[in-house]
Amino acid sequence: MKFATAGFFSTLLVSVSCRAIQRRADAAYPADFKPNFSHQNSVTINQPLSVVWPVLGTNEGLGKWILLESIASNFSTQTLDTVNVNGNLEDAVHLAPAAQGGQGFPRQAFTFTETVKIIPGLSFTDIPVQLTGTFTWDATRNVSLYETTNGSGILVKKVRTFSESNGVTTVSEQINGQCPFLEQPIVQLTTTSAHNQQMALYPTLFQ
Ligand SMILES: *[C@@H]1O[C@H](CO)[C@@H](O)[C@H](O)[C@H]1NC(C)=O
Ligand SMILES: *[C@@H]1O[C@H](CO)[C@@H](O)[C@H](O)[C@H]1NC(C)=O
Ligand SMILES: *[C@@H]1O[C@H](CO)[C@@H](O)[C@H](O)[C@H]1NC(C)=O
Ligand SMILES: CC(=O)N[C@H]1CO[C@H](CO)[C@@H](O)[C@@H]1O
Repeated sequence: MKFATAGFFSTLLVSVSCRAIQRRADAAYPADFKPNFSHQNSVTINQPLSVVWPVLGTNEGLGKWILLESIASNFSTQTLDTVNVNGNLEDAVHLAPAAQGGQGFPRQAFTFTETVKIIPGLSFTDIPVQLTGTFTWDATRNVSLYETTNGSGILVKKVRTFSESNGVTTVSEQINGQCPFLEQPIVQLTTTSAHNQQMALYPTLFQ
């Protein structure tokens, strides 16, 4: 998911003051998060949830599945903390402050680079986008939340859910993101192809 992440409203945010930031920590997503690109996909993995969950649900396999995306490189983990969420994990976490004393959901911060190909085959048109993100998970409900931003202009939120039937696990992902209006067509296109390409490779993590 390429451009995925969140930064877009940072300029706005910075001028909005601490109060808004506090409110956001509560409400999770800011009121001005208006996604303008999205994608949904799912994949089945021939393994029980107890095997799939640690790899795709927690931070254990984070770098591995992020780097399955052909446009991803230079992955690195950052701080591991926890976050309190008022309500369900997927309803929002973005920029919420770390909780004290390990309360709440575990949250792993990371960075990586996505190289957006504007004209396939012409590498000089490639745009490297540095992303920072967090991966947060709820082991009680088997839900994970992936959020990234380039620091300004692009914000990506991806919710991953799991279900098991007869020892086979279905992993579903819903991406909602916001980017500058003029970039929406290329971002939507890149998101769709990168997301499909990446998820098709999830089963290879279990072979
Ligand atoms: C979550 O997954 C575990 C197996 O990893 C399973 O035992 C449990 O029932 C699941 N919980 C929910 C709410 O689906
Ligand atoms: C790789 O990521 C680090 C941050 O972890 C960053 O400082 C560095 O510039 C990145 N290198 C490339 C080639 O993108
Ligand atoms: C993030 O992406 C937006 C949209 O492409 C761009 O305007 C902005 O300069 C980028 N920010 C950084 C820090 O690269
Ligand atoms: C594809 C998509 O989600 N487009 C949305 C972009 O944002 C505008 C305004 O927020 C929506 O009307 C579009 O549906």
